[in-house]
Amino acid sequence: MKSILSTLALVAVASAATIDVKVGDGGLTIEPSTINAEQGDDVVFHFWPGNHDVAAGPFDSPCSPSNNGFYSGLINTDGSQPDATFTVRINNTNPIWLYCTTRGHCQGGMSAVINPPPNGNTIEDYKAASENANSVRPQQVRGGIFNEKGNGNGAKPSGSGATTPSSTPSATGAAGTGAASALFTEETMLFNVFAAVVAGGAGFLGLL
Ligand SMILES: *[C@@H]1O[C@H](CO)[C@@H](O)[C@H](O)[C@H]1NC(C)=O
Ligand SMILES: [Cu+2]
Repeated sequence: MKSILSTLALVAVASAATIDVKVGDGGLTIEPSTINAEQGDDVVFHFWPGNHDVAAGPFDSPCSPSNNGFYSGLINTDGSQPDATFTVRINNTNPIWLYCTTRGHCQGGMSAVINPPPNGNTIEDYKAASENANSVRPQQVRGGIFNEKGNGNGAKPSGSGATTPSSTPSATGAAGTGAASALFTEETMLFNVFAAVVAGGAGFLGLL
């Protein structure tokens, strides 16, 4: 029984969140511009029309990418990919500064930070330093997963930068439909383990 409880505890810790971020909704904005994410969370970027993308880069070189930072590529530039998303897994809680690479956009304030340091550098500092910076665009998409159909529900997040809990697969462990289901494979598997453990535990107790 003790091992069953430990397994349940592990399953609880392993459940990660998805955090929706809106890119270019009504202007040169990335909302929310300060994002807090835990290790294992997925940050899901949604793109409004207008030549937008997101790239990660160092605080000290605003509007320029880091060598191995993620880059989404331009998405939904003409409105033909309204549901498309780019999902980046958070591997640690170090600060990640990010911006839109289209000329003039970062300079106009189109940037954000994931896990800003508790003291010191802020997104306001980054935006201020961006005003006179040159924009640099990475050569290739990297560091995330593009999904033409988004997270499967076909809807953009509503409200301002809502943080939503990740989708909850049913206890039967039914896989989601559509291409996006691959994103949740790990989570679905964990819930299958959860269901199996619960069922196993119930059976075990029933025998006593
Ligand atoms: C986390 O690691 C994955 C796999 O290497 C990578 O694709 C992703 O870009 C990383 N996340 C960040 C924020 O760099
Ligand atoms: Cu942009």
